[in-house]
Amino acid sequence: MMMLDERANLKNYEEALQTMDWQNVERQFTWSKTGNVNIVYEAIDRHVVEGRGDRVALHYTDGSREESYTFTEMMQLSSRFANGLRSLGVQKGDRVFLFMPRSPELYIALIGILRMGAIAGPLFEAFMEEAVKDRLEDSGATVVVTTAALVSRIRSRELPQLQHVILADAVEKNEANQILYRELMTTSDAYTIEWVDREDGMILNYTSGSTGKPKGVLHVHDAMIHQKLAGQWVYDLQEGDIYWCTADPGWITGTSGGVLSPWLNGVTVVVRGGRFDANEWYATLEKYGVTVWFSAPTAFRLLMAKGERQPLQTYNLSKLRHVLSAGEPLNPEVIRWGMETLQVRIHDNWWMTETGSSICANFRCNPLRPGSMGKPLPGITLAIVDDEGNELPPNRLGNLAIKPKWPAMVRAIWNQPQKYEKYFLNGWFVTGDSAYKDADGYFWFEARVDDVINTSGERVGPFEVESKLVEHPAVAEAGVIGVPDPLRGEVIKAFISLRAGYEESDALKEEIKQFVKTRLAAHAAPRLIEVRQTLPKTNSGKIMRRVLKAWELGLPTGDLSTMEE
Ligand code: 6R9
Repeated sequence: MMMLDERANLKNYEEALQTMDWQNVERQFTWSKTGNVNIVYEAIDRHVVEGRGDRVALHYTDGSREESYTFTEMMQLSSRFANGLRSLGVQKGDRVFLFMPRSPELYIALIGILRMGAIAGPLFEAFMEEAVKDRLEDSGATVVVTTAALVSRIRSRELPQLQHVILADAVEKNEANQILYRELMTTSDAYTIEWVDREDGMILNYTSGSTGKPKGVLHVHDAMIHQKLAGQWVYDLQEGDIYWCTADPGWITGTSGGVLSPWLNGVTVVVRGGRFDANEWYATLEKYGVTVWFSAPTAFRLLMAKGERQPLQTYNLSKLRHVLSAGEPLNPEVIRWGMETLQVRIHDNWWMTETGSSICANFRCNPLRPGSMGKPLPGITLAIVDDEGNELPPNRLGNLAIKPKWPAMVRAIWNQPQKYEKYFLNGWFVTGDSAYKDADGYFWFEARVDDVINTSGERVGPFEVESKLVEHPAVAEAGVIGVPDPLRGEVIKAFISLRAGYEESDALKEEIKQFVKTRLAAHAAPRLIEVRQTLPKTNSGKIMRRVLKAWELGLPTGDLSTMEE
């Protein structure tokens, strides 16, 4: 096993484990003295109050726009947005959704929503009509902020709760329920903030499980305690850092890890809009002098595959101090490439939408073990438990589980209390991942226990894809699995059977792929489709994805006693 010693020993992990106390972290917040709680005060306003208002909060670039906003400007603009929302009748606890590509307005709106005590619901821009509708409907969102290009995907007429559609970039409106961002921003420029309870809702993230429609994972303002600490420990944020996390705010990594952790620590954030482009990415690192960079294994593999061979000959990346990866397993091969090609160490960290922030990591102060997800954040109890919830000794494979409750933990599944209860077993929060812990306390990811697919770091529920597939007139039945892929981790494969009168053809398969792409989302469309006469089902009619997976991988199918004739 490769062991890399890092000299820059900034913190002492073992010592922190002894002295760690969440109440000490709480003392870092203004509310521990004033009693006035709102994450926005701690992430933005306090930097202004404490004399750091001129520091850049956000550098934004996308090729056509290039803008920077200080903490003072973020405070003022998000106050305007909050006042605008109030003028529309939005109240504390209401759900306001963001459905738009990355832009400064997205972050101003996000902060404005939280500032006035409403709950922000970020939606990935790739979602198509039905995916958008499901999420807006389930959350009962009353307002959505979107763009002229995306507004046609919002079926306002089918969403009676939805009162207002704010157009972030448009200069004219076409429907009675539409409002222009530029007009809303003129409502009032007075400073405003709504004090909330630490347990009040903050962000609602829709994510996928293996059954049912996507679920709304509710995070509360208390998450800031964990997010601030993760910024210090996992992202190693220090005074003067320039931080870039490539994740889209439609996913938890893009909000919690993308802006909240750094802003809570007063650190400048870089956001790059637009799609992946190896040379543009290197140019962005160089241009802003990024010191801490957070991306994902698929992106690193794309850089490996398509990128410039010798980026250091073309780009000056000498400012880069700390590099992070999360979202999917980080192959040691990628770490080796990072060391050879970029002369950086890529530090893996593990978490999920439900954990609200990073749970374990290869900390900069500890020796890095390539292939491992590292050790738990001080204050977090992480373990491997069996199916009864009993803790297992080192080197035994089992369920990765966390001791509740940690500050950023999911507080509810929107509208579905029974789904929330399902996470807990014998006093543990069970993550759905299998892993083991080695004798030195490093955790190693093995697989998902359930059928959730991880493609390019994006979490896709097979049920949602299957439901869409069977809406196509040619598809009788569908079973969807993830199959291993060297670039994307997994790709989505659909096994389908056809309705009478349809013949298998490449054209039909392509049409079915497009059907899912245009109705659900591009990243959720199967790349592979295989037609079968019949699909393996249980007596109760459920498609046995486990059998599909065994077929695909050429493995034994296991116990088939519940399979129908
Ligand atoms: C943050 C995020 C969560 C699932 C999780 C696991 C996988 C995340 C990982 C990792 C291996 C890592 N995952 N980090 N697998 N190594 N460092 O990705 O949230 O979209 O909810 O996905 O992603 O399987 O259960 P989310």
